[in-house]
Amino acid sequence: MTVNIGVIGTGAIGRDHMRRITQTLAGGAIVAVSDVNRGAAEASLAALDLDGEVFATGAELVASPKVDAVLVTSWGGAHEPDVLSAVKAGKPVFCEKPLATTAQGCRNIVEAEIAGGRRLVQVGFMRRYDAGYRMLKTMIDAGTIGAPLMVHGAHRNPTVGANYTTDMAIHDTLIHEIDVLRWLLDDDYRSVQVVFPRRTPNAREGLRDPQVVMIETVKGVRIDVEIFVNCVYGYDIQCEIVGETGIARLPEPMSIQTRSGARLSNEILVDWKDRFIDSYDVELKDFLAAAARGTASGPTAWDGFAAAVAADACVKAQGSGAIEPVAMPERPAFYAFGA
Ligand code: NAI
Ligand code: ISE
Repeated sequence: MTVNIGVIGTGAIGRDHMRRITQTLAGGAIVAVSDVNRGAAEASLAALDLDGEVFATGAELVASPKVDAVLVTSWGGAHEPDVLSAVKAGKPVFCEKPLATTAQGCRNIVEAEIAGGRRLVQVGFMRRYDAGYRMLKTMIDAGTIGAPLMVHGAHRNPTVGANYTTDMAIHDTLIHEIDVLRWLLDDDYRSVQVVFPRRTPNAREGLRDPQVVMIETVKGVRIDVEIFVNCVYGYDIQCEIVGETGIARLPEPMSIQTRSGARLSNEILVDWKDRFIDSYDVELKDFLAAAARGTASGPTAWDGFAAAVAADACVKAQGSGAIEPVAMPERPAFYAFGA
């Protein structure tokens, strides 16, 4: 069966997902697009030589009988209404992170999904599909390093756009660690604190970069994650789990080692698209397979909500400098299958 997909938001990642559905994966076809910039929607079809329909709004696209399932890849602040429309229409929807930019927005989606009685939402937390993170999880779950005690992480981008703000380091960037560490550790968060080291002169005026986020989990694991979005040298994701009897590190992406000019070296990637290219493929393969059955799998709307609750606490901690509690409600039975 071919799942007919409508894409809302045809910018960088929207187009990348359109390419993978059209050229890399089996089981899906792009039949409709919508973007507040109509020219971008038209260009996204032309770039792939597709002849889909362009809709003026996400709501009209969702309502179209041509569309079986929806990809929401617009700006984070625009996700909620389109995800809600898809859920209310009973159509599976893949939504890029963040599910919504507020915890309340995510909660609205959770409630709509529960009311419909069927899982329909997959959140684009693609790191759960990354081979390296999966190996880490297998090792932790097997008890190879004993119970996790501490996690040291880093999320470094070479540079960011002119509209990137200090709180986006949480909602847009750290959100990946917030989700993947909760999944890796099978734990929830208790409190967070954010500290700001000396500022890099490479950040645009007004942007506080780097930042260090410290998180305590319910089981007592201490996590520190450096977010440094103007690190200049490359796109670099680090994760080290310190357990009772050993240490497990996220593997580096595969790269050719060279010996040249009296140097031994490995290239470092510079773009998130390349670093997680395989995981984006696998997450969408998962989405297509579930959508063909009229449902969704992978990271849930509840995971999107949990990430937003922790992110809100981190943004509060950026301003207060204090240790802020993460007030996470109990997980509804509807989502009992996932960590
Ligand atoms: P972008 O700015 O390149 O593209 C966003 C597109 O959405 C633009 O074409 C814009 O005109 C359109 N848009 C905005 N509001 C809209 C609305 N209400 N209806 C229809 N179209 C609308 O942004 P990018 O980088 O593609 O990011 C999109 C989303 O994907 C964001 O939520 C971002 O956080 C997420 N993302 C996820 C990544 C990952 O690693 N999983 C990587 C990059 C982005
Ligand atoms: C971007 O939106 C992403 O999701 C990337 O994975 C992340 O590294 C970057 O910081 C975000 O801006």
